[in-house]
Amino acid sequence: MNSLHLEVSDPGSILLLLQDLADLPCTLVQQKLNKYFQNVTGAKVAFLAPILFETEEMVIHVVGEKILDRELRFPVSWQVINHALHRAVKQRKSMAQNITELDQELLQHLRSVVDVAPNLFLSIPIQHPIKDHIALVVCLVDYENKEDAEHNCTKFVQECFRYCLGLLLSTLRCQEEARLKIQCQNLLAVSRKLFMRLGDLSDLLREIMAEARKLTNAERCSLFLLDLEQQDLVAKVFDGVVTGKTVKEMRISLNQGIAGHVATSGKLLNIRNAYSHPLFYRGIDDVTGFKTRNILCFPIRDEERIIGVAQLCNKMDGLYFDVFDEEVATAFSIYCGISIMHSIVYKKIQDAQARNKLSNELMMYHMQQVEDEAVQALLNCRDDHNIKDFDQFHFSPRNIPYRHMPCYVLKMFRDLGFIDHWKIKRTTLARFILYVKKGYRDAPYHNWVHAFSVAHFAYLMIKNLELIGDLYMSHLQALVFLVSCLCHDIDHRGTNNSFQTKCGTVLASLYSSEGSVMERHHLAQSMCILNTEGCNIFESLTSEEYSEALDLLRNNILATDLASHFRNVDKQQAIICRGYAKDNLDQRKQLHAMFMTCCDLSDQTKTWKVSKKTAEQIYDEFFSQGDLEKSMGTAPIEMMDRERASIPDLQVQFITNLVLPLFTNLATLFPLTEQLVNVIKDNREVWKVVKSLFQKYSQKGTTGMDILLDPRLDEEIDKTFNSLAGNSEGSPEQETSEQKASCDCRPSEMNSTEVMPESN
Ligand code: 7OP
Ligand code: ZN
Repeated sequence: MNSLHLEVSDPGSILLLLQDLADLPCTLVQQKLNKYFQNVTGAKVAFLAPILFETEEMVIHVVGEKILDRELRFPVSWQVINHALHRAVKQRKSMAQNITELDQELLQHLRSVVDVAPNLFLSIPIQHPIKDHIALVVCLVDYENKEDAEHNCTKFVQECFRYCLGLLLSTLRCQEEARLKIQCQNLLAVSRKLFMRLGDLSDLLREIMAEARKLTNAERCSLFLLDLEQQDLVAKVFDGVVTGKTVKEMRISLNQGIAGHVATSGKLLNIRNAYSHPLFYRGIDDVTGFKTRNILCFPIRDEERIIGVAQLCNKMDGLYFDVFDEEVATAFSIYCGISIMHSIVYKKIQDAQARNKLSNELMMYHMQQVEDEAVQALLNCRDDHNIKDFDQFHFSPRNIPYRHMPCYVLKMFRDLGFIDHWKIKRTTLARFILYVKKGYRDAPYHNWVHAFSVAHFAYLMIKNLELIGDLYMSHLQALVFLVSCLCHDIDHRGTNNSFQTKCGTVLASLYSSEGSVMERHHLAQSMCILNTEGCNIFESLTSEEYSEALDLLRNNILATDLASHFRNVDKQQAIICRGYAKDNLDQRKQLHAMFMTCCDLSDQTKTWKVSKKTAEQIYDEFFSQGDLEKSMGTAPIEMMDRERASIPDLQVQFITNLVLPLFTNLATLFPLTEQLVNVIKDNREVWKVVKSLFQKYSQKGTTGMDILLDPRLDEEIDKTFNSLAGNSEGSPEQETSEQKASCDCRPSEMNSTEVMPESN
């Protein structure tokens, strides 16, 4: 068929063409159209340069009948094409130009596709039906003069597009969507790869550049990270090789070269001809012998700022990096920035952890220096340590002379058979005890004496309630129970958990995300001591026993957070009331948690004198925290505010809501401890009397603490109870067993928010 002889408006040939185009992919549609145009215009080569509205690019997929291996993309603003387009839009007219005026690079590319040597090239505008955009058909033709070419060819082409434009646009759109889909998939695959390498930054950077090179088909790649302090760029990957380890570090100034320009401007630079670019520095090529043709250089940024620059050199399957490459680079740089930042943060965290561990070791090492004679002194103490009633519930461990407390800890271990059963070296145990003692600060309440008294209560329970056995505790659980009590408040600073969080202390930043900030710290400190040379009292345990011991230690110490007690108290109560199943691991854990709370609050089970003394210490500590909070400009809670707290009221509440229910439960399980419930009730009665005495002593300028410490108060209390009951120990009337613990006898006012205003 020689179409040249057809009439322009011959519908037959156009209909034939249309029929031929049905359901073909975009490239084949263009191929047929080009062939048709070549036929009807007699052009050597015809090709379409559709305009993509979204990206303002032109893209060439097919030249004549040849489908390009890789599409050719360039901006609409591009030199010669733009010139023709401009005229076409303005005048809606074709334009023929001398072939020599065609962009040299495009011409070079066309020559590699088809062997042509026509004298003119003709740009024919195709009007989009709605948008004011134009597609271009370019024909390379041999004509004597331009007007003839314009006149003869334009009609054929424009006539044809009346029918084919719709179809062409649809297939183009389809093609573009498919391309975007592949691009997204590629980027997703890359980001997955990158995020798997966050652990090692240099590994990550190498991978990043390898991927960038692959995506754009570049010959070489380099990556620079911004050093803000030095105001320069540090090469992390240079020509695909990771620098810094074997290769010397390379730095370029921020106000120098292409990379520097991109880093400061934040804009991507696509340089087609490196040697003619004013910013290009030839020096490196001259040394290495590498010839840089073109460069795609783009910034890499995190959420806020530019953190580096990536540079790709020499497009391998094309003349230069095109708009498509720019697009990939832009999307890629975002993934890049995020993964680099994450990797750096990850590294920082690891470094901080390592530093933390190191400083702990260092601290422990320096503590050791003073201890060796002390260990011997403890082991060689001449005292017989046989204080009366040491193993009775009514015994007050706080009355043991301070200097003998470590000796009595040794005694508890020995007495419970732990030293023999677990083959604990006496020097190891002595050193361990002294380290633990040293780990406590001298807070008014949370100090070594508190630890000692809590451990003593564990000793009382293990011994008098015969906990070791099938029912409640294994030998290991008993050992760890005692150790946990000893360690449970190590390095307490006299401030509570909510203080840590509110003030953003170091401990809060370490642990606040998991809750129980202080308790986690006590545990960490305990672990530190166990890991210290010559301190590991668990060293003879099998590895299974050892890891069980650490697990138990963790559960026990974390259970001493009262917030945890309030979360679990209902469960614990239910276990006791409905019957305890000894083989249920969870129930046993709950029971152990409850035992820990009992030990921690055991001061309340001692005589009035003792329990009042500890209350003094507790409020001393609470009020100090309150003062501290005031000085920092925040209002303390009432309980910690020496101006507002009503100590007797708080004590009555604390006993009623927390201590009594707890020990009532214990007494249900172990009737032997009913005596403790009675002591607690007695103490509560005294606090009620103290409340009325407080009102009497209350004047302007006196605080609750002043009254509590006033010796006249003690005298009045003595007087009141001696006349009331005539009781020799100064304790009030005995409430005989009328209130045994049972599920429905639990005080209804038991309410964690009331007792612990700041717990959550
Ligand atoms: N007796 C006590 C504590 C008052 C043995 C602690 C609290 C919660 C609610 C009062 C309150 C205090 C707290 C122990 C003993 C020790 C209890 C944690 C406290 N008499 N307090 N108290 N506690 O946070 F109403 F401070 F470690
Ligand atoms: Zn404690």
